[in-house]
Amino acid sequence: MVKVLEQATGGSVSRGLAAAVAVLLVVIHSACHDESSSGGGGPTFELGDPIQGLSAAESAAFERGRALFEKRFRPSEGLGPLYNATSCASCHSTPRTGGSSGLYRNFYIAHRQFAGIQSPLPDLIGPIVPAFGTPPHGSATFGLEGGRFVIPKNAFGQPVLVAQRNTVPIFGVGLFELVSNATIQSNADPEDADGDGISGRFNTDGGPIGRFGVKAQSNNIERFTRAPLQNQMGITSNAFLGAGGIVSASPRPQATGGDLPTSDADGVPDPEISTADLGDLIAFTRFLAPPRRKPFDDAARRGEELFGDLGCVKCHVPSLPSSRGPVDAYTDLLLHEMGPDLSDGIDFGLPQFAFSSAAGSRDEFRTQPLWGVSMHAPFLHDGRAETLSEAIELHGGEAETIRDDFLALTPAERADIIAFLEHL
Ligand code: HEC
Ligand code: HEC
Ligand SMILES: [Ca+2]
Ligand SMILES: [Ca+2]
Ligand SMILES: [Ca+2]
Repeated sequence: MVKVLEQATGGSVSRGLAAAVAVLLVVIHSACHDESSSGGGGPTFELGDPIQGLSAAESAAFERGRALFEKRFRPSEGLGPLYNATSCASCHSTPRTGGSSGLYRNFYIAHRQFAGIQSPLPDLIGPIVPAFGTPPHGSATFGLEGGRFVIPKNAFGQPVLVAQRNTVPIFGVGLFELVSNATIQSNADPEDADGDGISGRFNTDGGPIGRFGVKAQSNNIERFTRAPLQNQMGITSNAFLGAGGIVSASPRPQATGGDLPTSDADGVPDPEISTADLGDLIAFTRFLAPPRRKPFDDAARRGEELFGDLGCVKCHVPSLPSSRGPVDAYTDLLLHEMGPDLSDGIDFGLPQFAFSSAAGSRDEFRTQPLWGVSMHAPFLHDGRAETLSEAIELHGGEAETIRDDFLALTPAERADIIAFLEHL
């Protein structure tokens, strides 16, 4: 059986991260704050550029990181034994490196459900189901059909829940590390004490307050780099700052707590990415600047007002303060119940590695940031919405009343809201 180590971290962020953030803060404090508060570069800024104010060493790490993000790993370099893609940029590619991708890149997640508890399929360490590779010997999980894995309807007699994920863009997400726990907590209203129908909660299913992933299941960029390395590409790694580990002779990839080494037995010595390279990869995501909004026209200005009046801003909070100034991402980084249609029934426990917790995030999703949103069709966690309008129409649960108010607008007013979104 897969073994999962609970990992006890407290405070706003993990200790390793705290050190890294401290370094970043020094950089930021010496950096100039331009008017575009979200940290995009100077007048020549292009999507894909780093945030401003990096030192020469950090810029170099960012560029090396971009090359690693685009690098296609080969089996001889550790790709697999199970994988969905050969590089990060296989998925994070549209409109350029760091972005999203079409439905064809969707991957599957699955959990066995038994007596209210969810756990990964046999032979997997988390909910992410790889599409390619060589199943471990004697696999109870997978058959191959036309070179692709087949997800069983039952495993060990337990029903299997299946859902999909569509790539979300990562421009600017590094800034979420710099939003304080207190800020995130201040917008939460888990019992809806103010009675407005909106009851966001922060995700502590994985320990510290989550910020990353569509269920806010992960708390820092290092973990959300090591997890896709492992889960999407089969590339093992050691934590950037090092930690004690699990040694196993099992042919299966081994589950670990968020900061422990990952290992597999594909014949390529672990870790399959050097610590220096991992640091560069983390630097790329951490320093990648957010998209820049376009100058608003009248329609966008009217749409912005309607977006506020309707109450979209109750979840899509326009701006969160951070240690490097306002982060204009239009998210509260909280989980919201989005109703039975959007619900995928899947819990995320420890960040992408693990078993679920009792708290459960089954019908909940993190308010998806809206900066740069028009570049990222299709929309919603599984890409089921082709247009921005469809994405809004599919809001349910806590957002149902506000969604109905949107539908009750005149066509011209709805068009103004879309125009506003297209300018972010
Ligand atoms: C098979 C497609 C795929 C590959 C390959 C992939 N990603 Fe992702 N990425 C996604 C999807 C889908 C999500 C949202 C998943 C979720 O939240 O559960 C995501 C989310 C993220 C996030 C969080 C973004 C946010 O808004 O919180 C980061 C950071 C990230 N990926 C980095 C990486 C890195 C680094 C790599 C390479 C090591 C990588 N990804 C490889 C599809 C992919
Ligand atoms: C109760 C909180 C809440 C309210 C209110 C809300 N949203 Fe959302 N919104 C979310 C969540 C959560 C998601 C992600 C859902 C998913 O991925 O399935 C989302 C996703 C979106 C998306 C798709 C983003 C993407 O990249 O996939 C758009 C567009 C959007 N919202 C616009 C709006 C507009 C416009 C309004 C007001 C009419 C609104 N939302 C009101 C919580 C909310
Ligand atoms: Ca490997
Ligand atoms: Ca409320
Ligand atoms: Ca290996």
